[in-house]
Formats: sequence, structure tokens, C-alpha cells
Amino acid sequence: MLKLYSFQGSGNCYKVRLLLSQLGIPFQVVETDILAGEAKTPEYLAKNPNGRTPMVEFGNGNILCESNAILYHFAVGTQYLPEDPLARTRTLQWMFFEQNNHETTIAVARHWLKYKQVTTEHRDRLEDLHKGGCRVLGVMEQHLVSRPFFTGDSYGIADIALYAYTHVADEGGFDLSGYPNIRTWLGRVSSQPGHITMDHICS
Ligand SMILES: N[C@@H](CCC(=O)N[C@@H](CS)C(=O)NCC(=O)O)C(=O)O
Repeated sequence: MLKLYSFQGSGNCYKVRLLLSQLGIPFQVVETDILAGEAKTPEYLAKNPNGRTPMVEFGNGNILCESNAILYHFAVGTQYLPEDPLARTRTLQWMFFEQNNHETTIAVARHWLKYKQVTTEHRDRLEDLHKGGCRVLGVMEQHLVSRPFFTGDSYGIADIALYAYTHVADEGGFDLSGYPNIRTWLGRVSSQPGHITMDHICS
């Protein structure tokens, strides 16, 4: 069976658990405690030299890493990835945005506040992360003025990628009350068929 090396509290890992659940693909979670260094053991690094979760291991031993690449792999040929070439490329556009701008601000602030002792050095950088994260939320808010989902009329992997850390942005010190379109979109995403919450334990 497909194995997913996953840390429960990670938005990147949640993305994959969410899509696999919505697709009805059976998978076994190998809970990997990144805080205890379990993604940095020699055995883990032999499979993924980058030492990160999520990581998927197929039955034939093939390995796939990087949350958004994993989403793309499983979404090909399904309703979660548009067929139209431009719409498909726009899906990728938002997924790159998520990794370059969203994850590097909102997810990092959340990681520090949720899992680390915040030092003076962190506090200074947190201010920058908050500025950057608010700019990112502004871009999302604007995009959602006239669309229900990131790539138009239907829910797909761009929404999953962006939902993962946006719906827990408060844990990174972000207040979503000033972003009504984002809040409405979060509700739309969480009411999709087969949705699971981040704390849902997949066995
Ligand atoms: N770009 C990667 C980021 C992966 C990543 O940073 N994973 C974190 C959890 S969110 C991790 O496993 N960190 C392990 C460590 O720092 O030891 C992805 O989207 O999969």
C-alpha cells in the first residue's frame, strides 16, 4: 500500500492527506516527528536526502517528495486538475505562489509560534513575516473578489495547497477578520465532499 510519511501538524503534509482522502486512495500514514528529528535519520535521508515531510513511498519503492508535486501527481486525470492548458498552468501558478510567498511567511510564522521558543531574534523577523504574510493574504483576497476558487469555478489542488496554511493562519498571528473573501472561500473549501480536517487521524 501507498505510504505517506507525514507530520500531523504540518500543512504541507495535510495537503496530501486531504487530496488522497478526497480521491478515495487508500494510504498508510507513517507519522514522522520532525521535531524529534525523525526526518533526518540515515534511513529517512536515504529515501529523501532533503530530510522533509511529506514523502510518499509507492508499493514498488518509488519515492515522491514536495507537497505540491505530490498533489499534482495524484490530481492528473481527476476533477481536481483542469484539462484546459491555461487553467492547468494557472493551477501551477498558484501552487508556486503558495511555496514562494505564502509558505515562506505564514507557515514559518506559525511554525515559530506553535513549535518553537520565540527568541528576540525571532521576534524581529516575525514582524517581517507578518508584513509579508499580510501582503500575500491581500493578493488572495483580491483574486477571490470575482471567483469562488483559485482557478475559477471549480475546486482543485490550487485551493488545497493554499487552504493548508491559510485556515490555520491565526496560529501564526494573522487575523483573517479583514479578509472576507478568504473567509468565505475557506468555508467553501471545507464543505467540499470528502473534506477532512487537519487534525483528522488517517490510519
Ligand atoms: N517545500 C516542501 C517543504 C517541506 C517541509 O518544509 N516540510 C517540513 C514540515 S512542514 C519538514 O518536514 N521539516 C523537517 C525538518 O525541518 O527537519 C514541501 O512542500 O513539501
